[in-house]
Amino acid sequence: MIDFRSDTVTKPTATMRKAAYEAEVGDDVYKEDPSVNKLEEIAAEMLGKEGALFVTSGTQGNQIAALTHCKPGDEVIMEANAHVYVYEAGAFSALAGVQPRPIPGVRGAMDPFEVASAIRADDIHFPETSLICLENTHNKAGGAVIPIDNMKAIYEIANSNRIPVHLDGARLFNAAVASGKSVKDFASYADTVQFCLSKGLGAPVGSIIAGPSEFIQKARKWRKRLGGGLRQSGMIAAPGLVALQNNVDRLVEDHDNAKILANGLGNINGITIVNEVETNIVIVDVSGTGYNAEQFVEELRKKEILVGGYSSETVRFVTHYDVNVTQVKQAIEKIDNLIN
Ligand code: TLP
Repeated sequence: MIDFRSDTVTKPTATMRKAAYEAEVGDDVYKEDPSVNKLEEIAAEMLGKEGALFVTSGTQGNQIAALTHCKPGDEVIMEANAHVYVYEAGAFSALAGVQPRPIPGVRGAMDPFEVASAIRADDIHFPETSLICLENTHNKAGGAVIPIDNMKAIYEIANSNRIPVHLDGARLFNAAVASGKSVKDFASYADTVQFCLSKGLGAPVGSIIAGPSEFIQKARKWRKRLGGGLRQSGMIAAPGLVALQNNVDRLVEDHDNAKILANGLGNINGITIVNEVETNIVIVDVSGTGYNAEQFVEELRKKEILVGGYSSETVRFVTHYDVNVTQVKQAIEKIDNLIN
């Protein structure tokens, strides 16, 4: 199988498995797991934040951020196709009790003026705007890199209104590698940041949330309330550290492979590439092939290619380290044969 469904499907490397096996561990609820402590320290330093917390998933990281920043009845501004709005099962409302305020963006980027005008005035009728969420890279916008100037403009508006900014940086390292900027550059325009170790970086489990020490202290309690206070979690933190040390620079290969894939698929009659491919996501409109998205996904499965349905007419391909360039070329050829 050539699995393009997501970069979440990567299996841990031999080095990661060895690191897990050899990890020094302790009880992390007592903050006694040296491997977790080391991962958190290194992650905080990479992002230029005072502290960091190892959490079970990107979703848990984003939810802990909302729970820590907001109170029930508050409103959170986010892009209309943000993962926290579309793909987290309504958790902002279900858990933090906050109301989302979606703002349609262009390639995932919200217009700073629209963000400013969405901030609620102090009025007895209105909810309080207590958080602005950004997402970089933007998943639904096809892995688009949100320009750092856009983040800066929104961060300045947020600061002048004393509203914190949370960055869903599930794929922040992809944004950094694609733009030649550091994750710290991006993180400097957010108060708190979540990034995933288990997407393109290839670790088996986990995400990081980073921010000011006081935030991390409160977030640690929310993590405990959510059942995310793990014990000898150095076993899963150690591969995360390997991911940060070994797997960042190689993301460029995934981006190159995504471009090769988009070029190849774009040349097949009936297939249109929907997004401008900047990182590791390719969104393809298959309506000209005679198949709808569901049928297309099924036909590809028969050819041992796994992709994800995105809408009734589009499917998503994600490149990652468990798909090499030869497999990318094989997939293009097989899809060409299927359509023509
Ligand atoms: N994204 C997954 C699915 O949930 C759609 C994927 O395959 O792309 N933020 C962003 C921007 C994400 O893309 C994801 C996962 C998350 C948060 C949540 O991470 P996990 O899956 O670790 O909870």
